[in-house]
Amino acid sequence: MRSIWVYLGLLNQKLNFSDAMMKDNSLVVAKVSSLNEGWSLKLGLDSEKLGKEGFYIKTIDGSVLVTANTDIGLLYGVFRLLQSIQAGHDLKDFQMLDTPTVDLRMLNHWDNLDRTVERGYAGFSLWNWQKLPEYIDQRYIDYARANASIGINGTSLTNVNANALVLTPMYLEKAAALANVFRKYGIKVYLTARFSAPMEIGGLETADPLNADVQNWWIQKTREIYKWIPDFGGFLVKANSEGQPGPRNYGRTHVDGANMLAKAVEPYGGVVIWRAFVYSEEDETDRAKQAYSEFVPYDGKFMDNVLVQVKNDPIDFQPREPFHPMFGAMPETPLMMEFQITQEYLGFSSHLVFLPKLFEEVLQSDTYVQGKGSTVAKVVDGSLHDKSISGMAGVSNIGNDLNWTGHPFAQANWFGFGRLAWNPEAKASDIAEEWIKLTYSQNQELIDLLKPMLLDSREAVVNYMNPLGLHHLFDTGHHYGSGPWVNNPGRPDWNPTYYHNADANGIGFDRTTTGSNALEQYSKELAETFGNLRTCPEEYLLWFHHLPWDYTLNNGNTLWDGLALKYQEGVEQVSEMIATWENARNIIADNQYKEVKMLLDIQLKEAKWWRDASLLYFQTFSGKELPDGVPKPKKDLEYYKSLKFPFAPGIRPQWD
Ligand code: GCV
Repeated sequence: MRSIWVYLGLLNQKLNFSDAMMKDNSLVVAKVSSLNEGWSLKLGLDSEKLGKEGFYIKTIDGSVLVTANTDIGLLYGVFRLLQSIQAGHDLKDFQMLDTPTVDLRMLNHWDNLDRTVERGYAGFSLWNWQKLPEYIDQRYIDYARANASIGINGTSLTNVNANALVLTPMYLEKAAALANVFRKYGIKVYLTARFSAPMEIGGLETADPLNADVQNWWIQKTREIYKWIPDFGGFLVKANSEGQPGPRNYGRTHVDGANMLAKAVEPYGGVVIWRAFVYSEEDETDRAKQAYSEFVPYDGKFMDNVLVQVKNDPIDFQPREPFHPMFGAMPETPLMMEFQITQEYLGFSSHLVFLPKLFEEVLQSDTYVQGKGSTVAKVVDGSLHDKSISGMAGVSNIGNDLNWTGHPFAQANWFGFGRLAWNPEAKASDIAEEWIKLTYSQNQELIDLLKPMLLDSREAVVNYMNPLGLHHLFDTGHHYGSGPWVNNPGRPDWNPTYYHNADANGIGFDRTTTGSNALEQYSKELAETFGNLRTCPEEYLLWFHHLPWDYTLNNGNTLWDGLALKYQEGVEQVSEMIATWENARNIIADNQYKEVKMLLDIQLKEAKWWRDASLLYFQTFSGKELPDGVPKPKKDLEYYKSLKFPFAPGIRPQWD
């Protein structure tokens, strides 16, 4: 580039095509409204297509123009241009028009005010509340830039297991300081609202959403927040879930609670994001069914500025589950996708797992609610039911670790989430290739090595942790490692035994008509497919069916042998990842090599732990020998059961 023109139209004059000297091999960054008529012929652009956040990049006569209707569109365009250059795209005849199809593209931090991070494996929270508002850590700016570079436009700063103190003036001032940094990068701040805040910090005797004083408290509180943060995004709420207070404490409904807050933020253009992750220890029905049963009857009752945020799967962010049946089942309500980027159930920050594969699988699942092709992606981007607002949230994997995410490859999950939130139809394989090019190099040999490794890594973790549809076999509380034997008194639905139901007769959760019939929450087509053993995909087999140990799998193996071989396959896949990484050694920097090599060694050790501990335990029911190809565990079951991890990261103290 010989020259760079950033034309912001501040002088209220239009930028002449000839002034910009497009023949001069320059870069011009200018809003559509700043371009004079001379440009239109060259561009042939219908600027309406760009909307509020889209951009258009075009090479004209050897120079490059980035244009958009808004400042943030320009920023997104410039980031994309830089990424395209970095990824080696030829700019000679370059042309790209891109707009996001999802409105709210958010990170949800589960960061506590003491800087611990629930389910955080990358150090402590970035937010240094003690030094805010005066001290603006450079990392806040870097965080905002990184997010803007992948199109994230919202961040909820604090844990959904919320502390009401964040709504007090002392913390609002601090949150406002962060909002001031993020604003320049198009990122709005959201806060988690503890439902009982009117009592805890407001001195009221109730938090009943139908009580006039409570309603008024929220109205006043919201006014105060908007004074601090004029572009405040709104509230994210976890209510009546896992001990959090909510409207049901007062015999009221989720609609009563959400709409009370929605009324408070409505005058300012704010939204309420109300989580559907609810299940009750008093409810004896299958946990997988409870959110649907509790929310679907309220379809159409929420105010227009309420989004119901639904986890991608019915139980809880497992390595693999079928998609959540609420997607498609609430045509009158915007359903916001909630993915977990932090790897609570996928090896913390020691395992290399490329999550866009998981996200893509969910988004491309067909709900069939309006016939074939009614994918979850179309529910989430709002196109299936013609929604005026749409959203996708990712539970952040960011902390104050030097490399932000604990594992260098976990950055690919943050990046990939951003790409999919911008465009839920994006392909995991494209994201993998782009990330490798932007992070490591354009070297084709390296891409050929790393891309398959990334794309296969998710299946590997499924195989060595929870194969064939098994789920939630994690040791309770911290969720670190295998614990299928855990059967604590207290909440059955926190125990692995609740989910695998292994006994002498077999294993699996019967969710067909002979069991909990969770199948009925899916469309007829899917209920038939999943319910029929001949058509149920084997990756969901034990999620829907309880089957005898000698049940015959598609490949002719018995269930017991097939299960054991899947665990073994997962371990072998990690060994292959290590071999791949060795082959990449000469193409990447030595420190990059070493860091990931050490992590892969941990991953292999833990994959073997998962295999051996799980199989030894299930063997006590099956009574069968391990098949050929699966090595005999070196330790016994008692050893694995004796392992305790009181200081595993990310745990909530009260869960210990
Ligand atoms: C924030 C799971 C996690 C909890 C988390 C909860 C939720 O149960 O283990 O740490 O709490 O999901 O999403 O609300």
